Amino acid sequence: MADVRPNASENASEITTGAINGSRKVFRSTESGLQVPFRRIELTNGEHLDVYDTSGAYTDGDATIDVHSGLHRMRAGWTDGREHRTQLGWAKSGAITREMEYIATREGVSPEFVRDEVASGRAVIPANRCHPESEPMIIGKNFLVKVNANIGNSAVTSSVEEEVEKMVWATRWGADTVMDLSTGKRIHETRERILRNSPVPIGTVPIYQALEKVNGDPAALTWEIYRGTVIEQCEQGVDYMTVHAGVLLRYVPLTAQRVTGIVSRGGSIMAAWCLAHHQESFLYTHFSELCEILRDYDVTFSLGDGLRPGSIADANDRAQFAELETLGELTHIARDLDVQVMIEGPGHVPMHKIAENVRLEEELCGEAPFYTLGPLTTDIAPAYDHITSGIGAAMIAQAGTAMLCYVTPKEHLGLPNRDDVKTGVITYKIAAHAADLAKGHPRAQERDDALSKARFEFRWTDQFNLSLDPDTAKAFHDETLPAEPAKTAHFCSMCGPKFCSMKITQDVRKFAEERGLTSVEAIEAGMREKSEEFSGAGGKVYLPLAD
Ligand code: IRN
Ligand code: FE2
Repeated sequence: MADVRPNASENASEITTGAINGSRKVFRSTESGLQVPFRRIELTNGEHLDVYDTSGAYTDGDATIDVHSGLHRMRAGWTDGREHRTQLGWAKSGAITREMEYIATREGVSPEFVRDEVASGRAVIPANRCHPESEPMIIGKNFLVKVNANIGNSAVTSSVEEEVEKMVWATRWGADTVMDLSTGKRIHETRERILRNSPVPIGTVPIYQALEKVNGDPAALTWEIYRGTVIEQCEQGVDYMTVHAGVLLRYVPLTAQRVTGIVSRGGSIMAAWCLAHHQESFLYTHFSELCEILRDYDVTFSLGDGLRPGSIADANDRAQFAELETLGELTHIARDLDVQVMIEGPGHVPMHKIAENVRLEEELCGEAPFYTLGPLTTDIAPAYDHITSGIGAAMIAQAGTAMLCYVTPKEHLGLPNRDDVKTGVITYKIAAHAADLAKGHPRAQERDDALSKARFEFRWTDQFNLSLDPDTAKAFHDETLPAEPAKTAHFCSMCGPKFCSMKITQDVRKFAEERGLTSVEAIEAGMREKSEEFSGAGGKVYLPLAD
């Protein structure tokens, strides 16, 4: 079943299924028999390349998809007969969980390495025991750089079905986690449908739903309402939660002189609450209690950057770094209680101020995985902020950020649609992969080498299929050379047949081989031949016009 779709009479929406062009799903077995998915890219020369795969059953031709019953509950039973502990708790005790074993195969490292990174707090495995549909993954600087895609409706637009499709679509193109930031109607139902159908960890910002419960008035929020919302979301299976617990009452005045004040939604809600009551944030004062709730489900903290800079002018200011200090303090409290933690980061930061963010985060937060929003490296390109931020994302990932929160072309302008989601994911996959290469990840270059070789050998189909977006690569090529023979032609329409550098290089090599020369000698010999030919023909640069 290559193209499974939900029953049209029951559900008018369409979920994208079927393999990515040129690929098929394969599974590798772990020592104890867990089946870890990879995407196998089949090449025309008989070789193949297996790549990390986030897309779940949707790209598996053999799977049946029914969005009403949800995905297969793969992890159900993995913890049977064991006491409830978090991945951090198990790692600290020296145990290797099935999740760690699965991840080791997925990342191509040893299970012991996974365990040790988790035990140290340098990596997290967001895997709520109530989300058994998810395929275990890890976030940490010593693993592949991950990408998060934000989806979610707002009061003004989008339906439950559209959001489920956005999740499926984002993971198809490589999103490692998805955050449901819904704020409109049907929040609970939207999240339920996303969770039951998601092969990747799902994150949320519970304060958004808590605010809906008090009709949008931040001052009306209470710890009890918040606590109830968190438990509701833990029960549903949310894997990680953004908690803006570092926005302290005394930090709010630090934002007064900023160009863009507080740009974080959660941050501004908490700042409003603190000012209205002139009290310390309930997220801060109840933090240990919150840790105990999250620990029961093994939900991971994503400590929010409620005071992140929202403009180049505000980058690395006192408000931002004061909050980071508090996040560091909270990280250690959570870790002592066996709760996993990652730290959210900026925002808008010019290139020369990026490295400092990673250095400080690592120092203050005990190397907890850094999870950053871009950062945007300039403010002057609305409609292109996937690019302004993709630049910052690549740089901050190279410096050690573990997960990148994508930014779509609609940033600052509107709610992203399906196309924006894809553009955002692909842009961030580029940033993440570029960082993996620069960090010397042992297997990152394999894919580049395979694609480069395909390009050099004019295996056009392989070049498309090895790329992050085979459909667009092929479409662009076929715009000018749609005919089938062009897929093996030794040129494309950019330079045409006579000026293709790769073709010329190959000719040089062939010439050398035939004469038993090295490339350098071949070029010299070729030059000599050409020059003799040139002189022999009269040595004229301009030939007289034939009449
Ligand atoms: C990531 C890093 N810094 C912020 N983020 C994401 O921004 C976070 O994970 C969540 O998806 C969103 C929260 O936005 P506010 O409430 O901070 O604006
Ligand atoms: Fe912004």
